[in-house]
Amino acid sequence: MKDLSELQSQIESLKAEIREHAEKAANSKGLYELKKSFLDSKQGKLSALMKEMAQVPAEQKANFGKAVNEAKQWALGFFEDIDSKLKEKEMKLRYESEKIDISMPAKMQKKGNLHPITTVRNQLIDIFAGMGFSVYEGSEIENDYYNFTALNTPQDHPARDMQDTFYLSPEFLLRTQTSSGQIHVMENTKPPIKILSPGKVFRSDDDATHSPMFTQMEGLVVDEGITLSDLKGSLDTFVKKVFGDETTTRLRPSYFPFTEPSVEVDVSCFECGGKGCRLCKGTGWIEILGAGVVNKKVLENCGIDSSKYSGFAFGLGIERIAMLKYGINNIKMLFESDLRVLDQIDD
Ligand code: FA5
Repeated sequence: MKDLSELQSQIESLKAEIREHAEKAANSKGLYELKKSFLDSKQGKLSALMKEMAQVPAEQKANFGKAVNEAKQWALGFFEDIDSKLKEKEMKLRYESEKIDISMPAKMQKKGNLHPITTVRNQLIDIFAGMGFSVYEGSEIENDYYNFTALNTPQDHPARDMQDTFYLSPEFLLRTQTSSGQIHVMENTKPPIKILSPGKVFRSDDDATHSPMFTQMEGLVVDEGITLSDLKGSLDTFVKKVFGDETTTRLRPSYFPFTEPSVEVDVSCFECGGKGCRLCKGTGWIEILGAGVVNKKVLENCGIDSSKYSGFAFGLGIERIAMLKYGINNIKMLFESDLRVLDQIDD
């Protein structure tokens, strides 16, 4: 038989044990394990005292139960106190370790930007779209007819030598000019026509300002009463938007088999304002594109009545415009994808 005083001293020593170990608990997880070892309903040392009820005399059973329950209540409260202190400490440590110094300069995020050729291409499309042009994208592989013959450049025509051509077969070739797009559009569309045709073209050509693959942008307008002054007006608007309001254009006689008359278009040097500098090689002018009034033979080749309709066309090199705009002196820089160069160009 057990008596109450024996139980009291057992309770006191368990309480002392709880105090001693709980105060030393390193963290709330450790404390939880400790709490379980005393209060778990099956294995807890304090809960286990209840099992001894059978050995307690009947008249002391109520007091015995009360004493064990009070001890359990005390232990619960005690563990709770220590637990909240530990949790507070843990929270502080966490805040410390996760603290963000908002005054620290942020790491620069590198933002991507469009390639200068794409930027210039988009800018040109925007400008001409504002004048009512729509975009037609032709194919990079053409047959001889569209690239040359329909453009009034039949076999053995000396103008074929102006563009060194990559032939894929006797019939097919890599287009040397976006002018081939003019023929496709005029064959399939009735005037009025107002299109831009940007795209890659290919020539066996390679030096600081010429590349075997480059990008052209063709412009074509066909309607009643179109003259060379319509061409000049459109080009004036375009160069002012690209190179600045002060820039003017100059037309020089030239030759293309598909335009008559044909012109080379120069812009006044936007670097020196026309006085003469390294960029314009002292002339005050920079050549930017070829153009002209669409040759009647080309209109007729496409089934357009040349007594009723007339047109103008122009073709420019996008790399050329990009090189002038960004001060790039070697066309290769535009194709080498060197970030040290490309990073400096951000419009
Ligand atoms: C033509 O290609 C004509 N089709 C342009 C044209 C269209 C005239 C419509 C009349 C009417 P050209 O060969 O000059 O013309 O080329 C036009 C532009 O392409 C040149 O001014 C130049 O800026 C660019 N270009 C020519 N060859 C190269 C090359 N190898 N690398 C980079 N750009 C080039």
